[in-house]
Amino acid sequence: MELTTEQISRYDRDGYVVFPELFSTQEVAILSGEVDRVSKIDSECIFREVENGPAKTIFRMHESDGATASPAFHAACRTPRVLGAARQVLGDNALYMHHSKVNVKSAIQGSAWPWHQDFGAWNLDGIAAPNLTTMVVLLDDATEFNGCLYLLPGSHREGRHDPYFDESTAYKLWAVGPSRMRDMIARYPDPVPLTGKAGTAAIFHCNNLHASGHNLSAQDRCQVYFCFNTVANRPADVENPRPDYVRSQNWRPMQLGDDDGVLNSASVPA
Ligand SMILES: O=C(O)CCC(=O)C(=O)O
Repeated sequence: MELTTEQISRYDRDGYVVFPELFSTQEVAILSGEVDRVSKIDSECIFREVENGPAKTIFRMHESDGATASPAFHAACRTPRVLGAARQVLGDNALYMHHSKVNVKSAIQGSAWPWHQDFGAWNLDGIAAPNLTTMVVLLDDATEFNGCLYLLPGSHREGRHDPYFDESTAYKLWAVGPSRMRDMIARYPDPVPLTGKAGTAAIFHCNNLHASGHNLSAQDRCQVYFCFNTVANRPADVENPRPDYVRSQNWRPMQLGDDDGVLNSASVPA
């Protein structure tokens, strides 16, 4: 997939571009099956809100080794639709995955992610420049009711805001404080809900402000995030680095795969 000039200028202006139904129903079924399989594994790469409860976040399904490795996810993030688009918006062909994660926001119980910028945390990982981008792919239909992601258009243009460590939700993270957020929301167009059919995707800048609410619905809401960095921008050493599953040290440039990779992965034993 080649982004059009119009899509590239939208990415520069709004900080994101949406691709309705980028992945087919069949591909989504394969990826969702893999999430089901891997979520039952006991691994440090899987975060659960409640001990022995359902998985909330599964890291590192995109690699070919490790407990959570999945051939379908390995293929999905290397498709021209995903890796090609990331290369294009970052203007660099040598990319690696800083991390990938699958967020399963479970029915009724799945909790919110407060407003944040991904680069808030990634800069603390030792990454100097905001040359990262994320492709999020919906594996379930996303609605406002089931806790879809919201993006604040244009917010990436003000750069990184100093984050604070928010411990108010089960999944603790570096977030942007309430008074800064009130100011940002007042000065920018309304936040845009990333709703759509399963298979829909969006690519967004690492300084774009985003958040999501509680899943009030009776169905799980699952989304995958592929977070790309340029090899040239790989992290410097930091004290107490986060684990490899969230701050990858696999800095080898990723090779472009086949657009049929997910469909073909179904015949590869996991
Ligand atoms: O999946 C969501 O609703 C939000 C996730 C998110 O923003 C993150 O993991 O950084």
